[in-house]
Amino acid sequence: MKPLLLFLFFMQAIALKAEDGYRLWLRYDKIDDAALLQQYRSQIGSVSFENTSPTLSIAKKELLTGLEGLLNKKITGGKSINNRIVVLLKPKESGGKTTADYNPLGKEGFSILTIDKTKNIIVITANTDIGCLYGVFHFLRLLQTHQSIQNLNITSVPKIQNRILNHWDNLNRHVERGYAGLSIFNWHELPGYIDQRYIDYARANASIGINGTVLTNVNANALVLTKDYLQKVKALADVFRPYGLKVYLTARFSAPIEMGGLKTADPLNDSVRLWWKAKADEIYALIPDFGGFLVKANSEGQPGPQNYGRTHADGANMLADAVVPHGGIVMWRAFVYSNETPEDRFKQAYNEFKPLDGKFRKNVLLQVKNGPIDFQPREPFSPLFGAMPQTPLMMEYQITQEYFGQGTHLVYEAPLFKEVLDADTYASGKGSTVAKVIDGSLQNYSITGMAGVANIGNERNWTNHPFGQANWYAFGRLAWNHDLSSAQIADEWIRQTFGNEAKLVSTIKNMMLASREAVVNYMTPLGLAHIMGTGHHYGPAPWVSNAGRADWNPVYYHRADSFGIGFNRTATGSNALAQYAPEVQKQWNDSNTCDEKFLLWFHHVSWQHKMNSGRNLWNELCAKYQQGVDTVRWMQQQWSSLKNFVDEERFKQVQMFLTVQEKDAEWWRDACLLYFGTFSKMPLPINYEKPGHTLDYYKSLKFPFAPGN
Ligand code: GCV
Repeated sequence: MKPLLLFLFFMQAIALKAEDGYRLWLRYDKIDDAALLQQYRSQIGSVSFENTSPTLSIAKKELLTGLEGLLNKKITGGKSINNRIVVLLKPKESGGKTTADYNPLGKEGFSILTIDKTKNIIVITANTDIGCLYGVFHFLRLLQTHQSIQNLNITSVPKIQNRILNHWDNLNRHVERGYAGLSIFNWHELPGYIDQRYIDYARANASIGINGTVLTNVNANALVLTKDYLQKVKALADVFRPYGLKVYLTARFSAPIEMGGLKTADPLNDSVRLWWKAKADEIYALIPDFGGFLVKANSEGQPGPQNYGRTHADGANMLADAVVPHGGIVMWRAFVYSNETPEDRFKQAYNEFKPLDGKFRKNVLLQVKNGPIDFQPREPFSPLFGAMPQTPLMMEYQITQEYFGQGTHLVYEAPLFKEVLDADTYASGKGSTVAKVIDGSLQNYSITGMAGVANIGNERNWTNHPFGQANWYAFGRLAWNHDLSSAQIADEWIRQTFGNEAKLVSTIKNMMLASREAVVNYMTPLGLAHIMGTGHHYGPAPWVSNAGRADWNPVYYHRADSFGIGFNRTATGSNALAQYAPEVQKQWNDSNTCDEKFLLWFHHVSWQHKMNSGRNLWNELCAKYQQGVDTVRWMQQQWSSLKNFVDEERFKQVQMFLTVQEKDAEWWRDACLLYFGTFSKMPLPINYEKPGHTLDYYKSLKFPFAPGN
């Protein structure tokens, strides 16, 4: 074969190499840019580790595997003079071997420094072995994303201390709101059988700086606190430990009754307090670095301190007292709303928790969902952010796509995460962003945290939709450094997950960056919210008015009538706006100046209301729904143009999912507009695509076996 033909044949073979997605962003395939490969090869000859520990062995294996894969050459473990990467902990002797400043690195930060340009010696260093492992992953990321490794002078320290995945995984392996198969935690086979997936899971988390995992659902089962299950938890903790991943459990508030045989779970009762203390001691005897508890209490039927006339602070403090001798924390969720309270659901968490500011123990964090309702495609930031200066608030995001097309829609969530982080609470004047609240810098919190409800299951590719991986990745990267932009994170992820060709990177990046707005448009444009199907939350059902409680009904949220649509949360309505700082209220309290993204969150607006585009509200709503569908079609075209750039397996998978997404987007548009049209009494604009079915047809659709329910 002629060299050119041979080359083409070879390239084709690379392009078609099967990729099942299991390797995530840690693929370490040979660098396909010949010049760059040559350059890296000449710069890297050997690797030396100056210290040993289980974590450093992992780091060494990772560095060698990564480099050998990327450079396609044997890397020696020796101490050659030149072209060396040295991984070392802060040298104990004074006047150590690097110029690194170790003080700012703390427990997890690292530096990567070129310490000798002529000899090409790079040092990856940290105060701790986990810091070194994070540094190794960062260094490999530089290579995987084709960045220069000359004159390195990198220092990286996490902005948030507790970067935690929340698994809503049940002990029977069903995952609440999970769309990627069963739980990865096989409780039945634990502790005897250690699935390789546990190790790979820990490794993937470490690669993006995630340092904690809550193994069990917030709708908790007390069984996990029994002796037998704690042995299983210990087995996982032992696997995760060298990767810097702490385990946490959800605590069912009524466990002292269910497991302990007590008559009450009253947090002020001495026997109850002793029971939790003994339970914590038992856990820590098995798992000395156990992280602590996450609690959903008095929310959606879960038991809690209010069952005994006590406050959330009483409940949280009891658990905090039990874990504090061991260095544990309690993450107490602020996701509460009560059907019995005749109050806008939007306001309830704030009303409940704001008066408790300053009443929690020092090792309690209040875990607050990003928005006031429930992980909608777009919500204004929760008014609690900035409002509790004396209580550390941690962010809760939902990585799993409960309200975002679930397992089949391509949605890159970083723009949502960033929108909330960048929002200004004005708690201490302009620039008091949510990011500064949760990283502790605004209100001097001593503990900080960010949680993400995991989208991981036992599907071979972890997340079902190949692009779901990007949301896991983005969560970890943002929890480490919330200054990164959505585009930067997408760029990194694409290069590591798919490849570095310019067209591939720019095309996928554009798709990802457009995807979240597309979903907002075809599901809940202009500030609509919670109009998904009852229970399973898949697909549109804005007509539902018969759910068990008022605030579970879509009609509660959109309030469409013959005048208009939207929830009046100004002073003439529920006045939820009053929970925000005056500057924020000013942004949103006039329907003529309110950002249209949030319009229907705060205003009941006439169908004739004139929008910025010049259209009336009805026509704008139609245009937004159509825009959502159009963007999905555009994404389909973009993806098709990548046929020769993506392995066949993932190419086809994403292509099929995009077809599902297009159909779903049309379904959302048609069902919502037919329904809202019964109120506006206005026709669809001329030349508008006609709905595929009647409203009755859409209303008749049933999804009894929708996953995750
Ligand atoms: C774990 C929403 C979800 C529930 C979830 C709840 C929560 O209501 O639909 O499945 O329960 O949020 O965050 O506790």
